Amino acid sequence: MHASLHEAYQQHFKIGAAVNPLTIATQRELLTRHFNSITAENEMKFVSVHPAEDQYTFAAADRLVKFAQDHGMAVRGHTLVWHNQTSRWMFENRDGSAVSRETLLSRMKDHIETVVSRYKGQIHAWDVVNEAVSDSGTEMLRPSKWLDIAGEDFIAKAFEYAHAADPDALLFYNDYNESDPVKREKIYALVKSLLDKGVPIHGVGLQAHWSLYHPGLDDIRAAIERYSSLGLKLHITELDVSVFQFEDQRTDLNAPTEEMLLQQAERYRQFFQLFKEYSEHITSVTFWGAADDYTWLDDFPVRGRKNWPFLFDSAHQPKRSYESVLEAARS
Ligand code: 9MR
Repeated sequence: MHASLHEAYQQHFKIGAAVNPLTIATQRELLTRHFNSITAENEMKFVSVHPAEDQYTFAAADRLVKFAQDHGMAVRGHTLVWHNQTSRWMFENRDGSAVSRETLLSRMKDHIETVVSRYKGQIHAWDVVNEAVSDSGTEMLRPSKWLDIAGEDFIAKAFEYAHAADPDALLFYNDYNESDPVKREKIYALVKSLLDKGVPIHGVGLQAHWSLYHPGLDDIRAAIERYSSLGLKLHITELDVSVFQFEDQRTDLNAPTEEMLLQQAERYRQFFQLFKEYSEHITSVTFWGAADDYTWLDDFPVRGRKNWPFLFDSAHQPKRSYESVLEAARS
């Protein structure tokens, strides 16, 4: 029997996986043995739970929360306010025109109150605002309907509404390209400005969609240092390690090469050594999936191309990456 990952990291941080209604069945044994936290991959997103103004659909999300409870696992909530996967009705009047700032904020408040209250006491941490910072140049915030209509304090408002709905939940700002030095400074500045205004924010989520090649360990370390200097908790929220460089379009592989598996194991070893080093700040490390039979990277950025980003292979057997993560725990 292979050692349980979450037991190996018990002293350091939770070990989580993103799940969906399919994988809680197909990956049940693996999930319950190695992970003590889950995140709903899509089922708590706006469009999933709130398809129309007067309609909430919680069945799928409820099943995932029940799965966690049945197996003594924690749940991270993902996500309340995002530019993506948000229903159009949210931003429009009946006649299709844009709603006013007041209407948008009041709809946002209803949404957050309803969703957060439903899982009060069951979800210990929420990704309140997801991916609001821009990837490009000096632009600070990503253009979005939230920003257009409500202005930049839609971010502060989201945290305030979430805190009012569940004062015990830990509230996170979550983003990708979090280790890029330029974007890192923008995320830092945003979070710092929220703290300076007294906004209830408790953590930064580092998505960590990484690869064999990118980002460099020094940039990751610098990002962890910078965010932790704010005195907040850090969660690694969506970890995966693509075997392809982002720009790589190759589609010729039916399985990862030996070389890829070795490099991946080395990358994972370094990551987990680093996470351990900063475990005073890092309290949760969640993978964006659990095993190579299912990953969103199978379609992104090259449609239909398989990827192998996790510690367990498609048959749920441990890879070298699993061994190196365990070794990092024991070192
Ligand atoms: O894994 C999710 C995929 O199934 C969805 O189609 C996609 C929709 O945008 O969202 C994916 O999850 C994203 C997460 O919610 C936020 N960070 C990036 C993740 C990967 O795209």
